[in-house]
Amino acid sequence: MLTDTFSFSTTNMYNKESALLRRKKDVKKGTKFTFMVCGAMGTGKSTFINSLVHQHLVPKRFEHNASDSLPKTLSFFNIEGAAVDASSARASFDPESVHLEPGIAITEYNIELVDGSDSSKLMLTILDTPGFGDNFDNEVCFQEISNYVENQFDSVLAEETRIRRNPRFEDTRIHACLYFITPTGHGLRELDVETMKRLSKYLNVIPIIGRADSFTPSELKLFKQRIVSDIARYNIPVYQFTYDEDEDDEETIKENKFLASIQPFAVVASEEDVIIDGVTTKGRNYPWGSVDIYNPAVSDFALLKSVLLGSHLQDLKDLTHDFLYEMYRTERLTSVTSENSGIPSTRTREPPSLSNLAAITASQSITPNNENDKILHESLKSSESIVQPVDSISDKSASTVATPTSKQSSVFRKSVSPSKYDGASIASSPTIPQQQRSQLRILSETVPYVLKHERLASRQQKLQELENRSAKELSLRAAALEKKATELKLREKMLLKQLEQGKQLDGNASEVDSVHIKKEETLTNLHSIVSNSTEDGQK
Ligand SMILES: Nc1nc2c(ncn2[C@@H]2O[C@H](COP(=O)(O)OP(=O)(O)O)[C@@H](O)[C@H]2O)c(=O)[nH]1
Ligand SMILES: [Mg+2]
Repeated sequence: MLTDTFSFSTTNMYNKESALLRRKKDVKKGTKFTFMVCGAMGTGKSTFINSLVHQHLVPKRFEHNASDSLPKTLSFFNIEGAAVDASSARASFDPESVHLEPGIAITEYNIELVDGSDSSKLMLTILDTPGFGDNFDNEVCFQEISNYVENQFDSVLAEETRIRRNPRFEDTRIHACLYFITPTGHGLRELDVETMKRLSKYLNVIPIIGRADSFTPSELKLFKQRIVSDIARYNIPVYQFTYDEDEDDEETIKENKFLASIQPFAVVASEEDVIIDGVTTKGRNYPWGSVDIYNPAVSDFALLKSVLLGSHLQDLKDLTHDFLYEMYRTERLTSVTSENSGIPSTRTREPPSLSNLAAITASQSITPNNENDKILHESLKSSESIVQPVDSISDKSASTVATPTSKQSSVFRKSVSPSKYDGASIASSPTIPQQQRSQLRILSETVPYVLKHERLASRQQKLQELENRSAKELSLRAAALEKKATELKLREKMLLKQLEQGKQLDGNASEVDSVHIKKEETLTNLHSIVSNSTEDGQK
């Protein structure tokens, strides 16, 4: 693990104690935070990460020594079925595979940052998405990312449902997704809209304009306006800097008002040292001058860094757990309970899935009777309130309600109420009948298994769909090529015929020439006849 020092004092416009205090600190263990970068190639993601952590963490495309520093690949998908993932394929240039679709990979970088002011640690996990947006059909990218995020949610759900918790369980949920909009200057592209919309279901999506120095101030203003209006028009639920006039303190309201007004963040990033006014900083040198990435007049880099790693870190984590994960969990468990209103009493032959979970548990129960089914149904229902965050899953207390600084958290307050129970106390409570406890045990043992099975089944189905689609595309391409080949053959035939005719014509032409000569001769003769006859007449 790498260690770096980050100090809010040098880079932070909001170097306020209150902002720092909001981040729950555990000096010994450190705060864990995970974010993902997403966006088309060349939008400045890698440079941004490297600038953020003051290290050359993410290699550049085809970087010479990149293979030494290859990141950990968490998952990858390649429609061509190539054995290499998008990240290693990008490490070196291979002319053999350059025509292949890159697919997508999710790669992980871990870094430990130490806050200069109080030596508190931040264990940062950064996920990169090489290959995103580079495919002919980017559906694979959405699928792979959503699948990965769902997997992390599922493992937390499975862990929460267990009666015996794994003390070494690691929460790998992603707390924020920085989406780098392609800096076209013309608003959002279809890919941007689609991605942000789909990922917002699981992630706190923060739109970012990378390479902001490629715009003039007026162009940047217009671009930001267009993005804001596109976000509203397409109803994209990105992360919002909202506030509650009644509940929030004056400083928070002011801070969030300001952050909301400058959305989306427009950043300039660089790993290079530049000297500006005698001070060494990170920046970009141009023939006409230098840009300091920390200069708030040209770049929101410092602001974004302080929001992400300081002032809003806890809010992003809270929203992930209290709202995004909660919505997912509710959806998952509701699908189980709603489909189980009529629980079959006989053993099911279907493979285990969340939808037939109740049937499986019922069939495994010791005395399968109606009363028992009722209890199971009740226990399934109550499992929604039983599953509670484990201490290791969320480093905030279970009773903490999301901070009211975001729109999403206000939605959460209306729809989700924290449960009064925790799993362990329910399981051992003497007031719960033995029968129901055994049902709960079955449930607790079955849920992780069915979740895993469902995940695999859905992945398999998605792969099958993609395979079918690519097979169809391939057969279409083959048909088109065959058609073209026939056309070319016909053309070849025609050309050969024309050539033949041409030759014949050449032969004819020489004949025509000879006729022509004859004709000329005739004409000459005629002429001579005419002139002779005139001469005769004159005579
Ligand atoms: N002008 C400008 N160029 C940048 C900026 N950030 C990155 N770049 C350049 O853009 C290119 C692609 O950057 P990279 O970080 O590899 O993009 P990625 O493909 O999204 O990871 C590189 O040549 C970078 O030096 C920026 O803020 N301004
Ligand atoms: Mg990159």
